[in-house]
Amino acid sequence: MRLVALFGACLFVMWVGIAEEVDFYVAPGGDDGNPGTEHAPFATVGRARDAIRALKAKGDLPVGGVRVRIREGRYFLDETIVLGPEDSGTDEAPIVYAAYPEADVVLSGGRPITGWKKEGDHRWEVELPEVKAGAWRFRQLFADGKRLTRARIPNEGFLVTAGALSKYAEQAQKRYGGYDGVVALRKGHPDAFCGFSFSPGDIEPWADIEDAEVITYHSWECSWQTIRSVDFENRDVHFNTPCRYPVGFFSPHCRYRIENVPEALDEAGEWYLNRKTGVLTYLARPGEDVNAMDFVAPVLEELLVLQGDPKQGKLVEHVSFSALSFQHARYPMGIYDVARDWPEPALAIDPDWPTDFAPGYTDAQASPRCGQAIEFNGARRCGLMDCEVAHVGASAIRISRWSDENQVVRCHLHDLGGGGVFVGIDVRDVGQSKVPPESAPSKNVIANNRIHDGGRVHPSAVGIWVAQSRHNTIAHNELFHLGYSGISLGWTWDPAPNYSDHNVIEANHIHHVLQELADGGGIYTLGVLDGCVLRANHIHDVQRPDGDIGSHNNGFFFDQASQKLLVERNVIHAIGHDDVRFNKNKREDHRWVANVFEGEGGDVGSVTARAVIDSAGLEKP
Ligand SMILES: [Ca+2]
Repeated sequence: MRLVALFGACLFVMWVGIAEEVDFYVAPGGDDGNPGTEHAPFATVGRARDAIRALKAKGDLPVGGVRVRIREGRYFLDETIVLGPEDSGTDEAPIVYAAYPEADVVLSGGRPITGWKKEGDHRWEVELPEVKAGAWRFRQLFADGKRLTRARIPNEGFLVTAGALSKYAEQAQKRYGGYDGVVALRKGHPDAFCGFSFSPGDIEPWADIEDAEVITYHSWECSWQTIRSVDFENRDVHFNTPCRYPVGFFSPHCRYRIENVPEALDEAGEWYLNRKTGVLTYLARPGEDVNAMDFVAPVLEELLVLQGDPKQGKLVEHVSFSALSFQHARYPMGIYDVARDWPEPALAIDPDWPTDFAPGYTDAQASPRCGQAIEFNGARRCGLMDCEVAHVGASAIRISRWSDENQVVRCHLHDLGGGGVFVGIDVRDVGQSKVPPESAPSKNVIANNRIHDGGRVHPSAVGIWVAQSRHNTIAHNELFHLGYSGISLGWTWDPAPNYSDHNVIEANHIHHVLQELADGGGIYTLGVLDGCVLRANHIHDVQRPDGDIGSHNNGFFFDQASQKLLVERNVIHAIGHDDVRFNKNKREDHRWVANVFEGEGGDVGSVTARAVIDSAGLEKP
C-alpha cells in the first residue's frame, strides 16, 4: 500500500485506486537489511525477489500485484537472478521489476577493471589476482560501452588455410566423398576434423600457444578450436577439438584467425590476458586516458533465468521486466555439436589424445547451443518490455521448453556474441526424440525489437530463431549487421512432422545481414511449416561477404523440405543473387500473394511496395 500526498498545502491524503499494490525499492545506496521502502531501499534485485517470496508465504499477493522499482545506477550482480514458480504473480496481481521512470538501470554480470599502470608508450597493464589464481578467465573486454578487440592475427580480415591436413590431402581432393563421406569420416577419422595445413609464416611458434583460440569459417557456420601441436615441417596445425566439417570439404581455402597469443598484441585497441601471470594488457589508442575509461570484463554466464518446474506442473508466471539494461555476460565453451561426447571418438582411434585440453566450440548453423544471457524455461505470460541486452558473449534471450504466451517487446539487443531471440527447442526429429508436443514453446510475441551487431563470437548465430515452436508472432522487428540469416524458421531437414507450425512472421525490416557467412537468407526456413505466414516483410541489402564459400545468400531461402508457407506482400530488393531460392522444395510448394521482388521484375516504387516499406520495422509509438 502507499500514500500519495496531493496538492502540497492541502496535505490531502488519500488511498490511491490500486491501494493494494505493493512497491519495493532497490537503489545503489540501499541495504539488503532495509525494509525495501522508498526511503529505506534494498541494495539488490535478488533481495526484492526474496521480499516478494516472503510476502507470498504470508498469504495471497496484494490485488494489483507487486512492483519492484529500481533506482538509477549500475548493479554488479554476484550471481544470476533466478526466479522460480514461487516467484510468480497472477493475472490480477502481476509482478513487475522496473526501472524508476527515466532512470538508467544496468544489471551487469561483469566486474569493473581499474588501476591500470603505464608500461610503455601506449601499453597499460593491470594484474588481476583472481585470474592468476585460476578463479577467473574472460574472453571479452568492454570499455565505455564498446567491445574491445582481443589480440588477434591478422589485425584485419582473415588468414586463409592452405588446405586440408597433409594426411588427408588426397581425400580432401575428392571432398571426402560428399556429405555421406563426411559422416563416415566423423566415426573413423575424427582427427581429420582437427586441423589444416597453413601457408608459410601464418602460424609461428608463439609463446603460450596452448592458450590460442582459432576460429575457422566454413560455409554457414564457424568453429573455435585450440591448438594441440604444430608440425612446422609439414605446415600442419593440429587441434584438440573438432570442427563441424573438415577443411577441404567446402574449399581448401577457409578463412580463419588466431586470437589470444601474446604476439598477436600489436595494434592499438587490442588486449591480451595472460592466464598464468594474471596480467591484463591493453594497447591504448592515441588520446585515450586509460584510467578514465570504464573497463568491464564479464564474470557471469547468465544474468536472468526464469526456471519453472514443468514436471510438477509449476511454471514461472506473470513476471515482467521493464526498461532494464542487462549487460556483460560470458559465453560457454566445450560444446561439440557433432560429437557431444568429445574426446571419446578421438580416444577411440588415438589413446594418446589429450583429455585435459583447452575447450573449443562447434555448432550447427544458427549456433543454437551457444548459450544466452536471459533464459525463460518453463515460463508463462512473462515478459521483457523496453529492455536492453548488450555486450554479451552468447545470444541475448532464449525462450525454451514449456514456455508459452511470453513477450519480448520494444527491446534493444546489440553487441551480441550470439543472436537476438531464440524461441524453441534444439531437436531436429521431435518425433523420434519423443519431445512432448505440449513442451514446444507457443504463442510467444517477439515484436518491435531492434536486433543488431550480433554474431560477434559465433558468426552463424541468427537474429531470431523459431524452431519446434508454434503459434508465435514475430512482428515489426528491425534486424541488421548480423553474420548469418536474419530470421530462421523451422528445424527439421526432412518432411517429417514437426512442431514449427502456425508462426506469423510479419512486417519485419531485415537488412545488411549475412555479412560473414554464406548459404542463408534474410529469412531462412526448414521443414513443413503448416500455417506459417511470411507477410509484409521488407528485406534488402543482402550480399556475399568477401572470402565466403558455398552457396549464395538470398532474401528468402527456403531450405530442405520447406513446405506450405503463405508468402504475402513481402518486398525484397538489393540482393546480391536471387531474391528467393529453394533447396529440395519448389515455388509451387508454397502460396504466393502480391509480393514485390525486385530481382523478378517487381517495382519497389509501387504503391503496394511503398506501403510495406513504410510499415515494416519498429512501429511508431
Ligand atoms: Ca593483432
